[in-house]
Amino acid sequence: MPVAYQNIPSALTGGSKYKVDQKGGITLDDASKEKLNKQSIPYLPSWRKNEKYEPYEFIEYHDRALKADKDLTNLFPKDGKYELENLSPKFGTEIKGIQLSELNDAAKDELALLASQRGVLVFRDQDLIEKGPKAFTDFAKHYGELHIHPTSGAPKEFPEIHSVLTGNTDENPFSTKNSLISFHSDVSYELNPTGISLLSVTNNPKAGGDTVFADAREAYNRLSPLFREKLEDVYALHTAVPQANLAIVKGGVVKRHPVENIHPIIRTTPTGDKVLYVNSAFTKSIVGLKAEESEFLLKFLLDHISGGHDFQIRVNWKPNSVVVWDNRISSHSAILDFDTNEPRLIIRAAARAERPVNNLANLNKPDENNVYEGPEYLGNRVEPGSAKA
Ligand SMILES: O=C(O)CCC(=O)C(=O)O
Ligand SMILES: [Fe+2]
Repeated sequence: MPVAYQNIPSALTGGSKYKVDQKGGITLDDASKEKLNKQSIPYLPSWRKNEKYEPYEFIEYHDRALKADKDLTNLFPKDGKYELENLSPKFGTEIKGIQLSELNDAAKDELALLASQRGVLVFRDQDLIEKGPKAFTDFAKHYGELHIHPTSGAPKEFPEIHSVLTGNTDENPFSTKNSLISFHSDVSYELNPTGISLLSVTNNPKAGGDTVFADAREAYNRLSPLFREKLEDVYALHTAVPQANLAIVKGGVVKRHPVENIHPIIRTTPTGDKVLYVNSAFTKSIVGLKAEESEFLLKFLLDHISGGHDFQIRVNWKPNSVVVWDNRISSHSAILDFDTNEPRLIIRAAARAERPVNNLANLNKPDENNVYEGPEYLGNRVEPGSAKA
């Protein structure tokens, strides 16, 4: 089979090389594969050029946390031995002594409740990665329909795993930017963005490569009562367009047409938490404000989240660690401080959650997904005089 090599540049996949087969399948080449540990091989990102999904339809979401037993005795049976260490007083807990792959449904519900309370749960010494992509996605499916990412690569047969390989490059990642920190809540542009999510780094560089998480509930609480009140029922527009454009520019694949949806800036979760729901990756503007006003206010809110070291934690990746976190009540960013000659592979599976609401009276009220048809999306642009114009 003839093989064409394609170097998909660093922002998407690092310096690793890919091969394209006759059917349009894009997979990692053998030399790049050899730089990764064995555990990563079943999780490698791949693409199919013709892989297309329709825009998502609205779904109702029934949070498993609401079904959980509040005393958590299924998750922590009385006869077990556990070590729980809070990474900060209100946010983030490291847990040893639990094997996620062995939890029953009642324990998984309690895990959702604990994630809604602590935001980020770091489980060490898990066998879930070794058990393979099916075990990883089956576990995450307990929390809802898994989101299929519109642009990222995925292991073959497991489109619900978002798999991102970075590093393996001589390129200086900071040649055009001072910092690559980009706090975000995953795919917040979707009508039903993700809630409970699983993350693991299967191939971590020797040093660095942590993930930083910010507590969006505490970010909200730190605002003055007057400011909080002014933001109630104010909406922001979240966009998938720049991410889709990046995929096009870098020679990647756009599997689902980009969307733009509005969400309340103060979001209330089904468990009753109020969170500051804006992020620098996908929040484009504030509805009803003029451009300068919107930029000014968004800059304040985003700086507040990214600069809030006193409501952030960092997860230091070790082999076989799995993070279970709630994307609704936190923001996170990769930390690109590692030696980018080394490859880093992250995998994620995440359940679609409720359409964000300010007021729980509106929870699960049907709504329309807003597909972006304007000229900012490169995929919408047509040459004047062409058949589509
Ligand atoms: O690479 C990381 O540490 C974070 C990855 C991430 O943001 C994601 O996959 O959602
Ligand atoms: Fe993310």
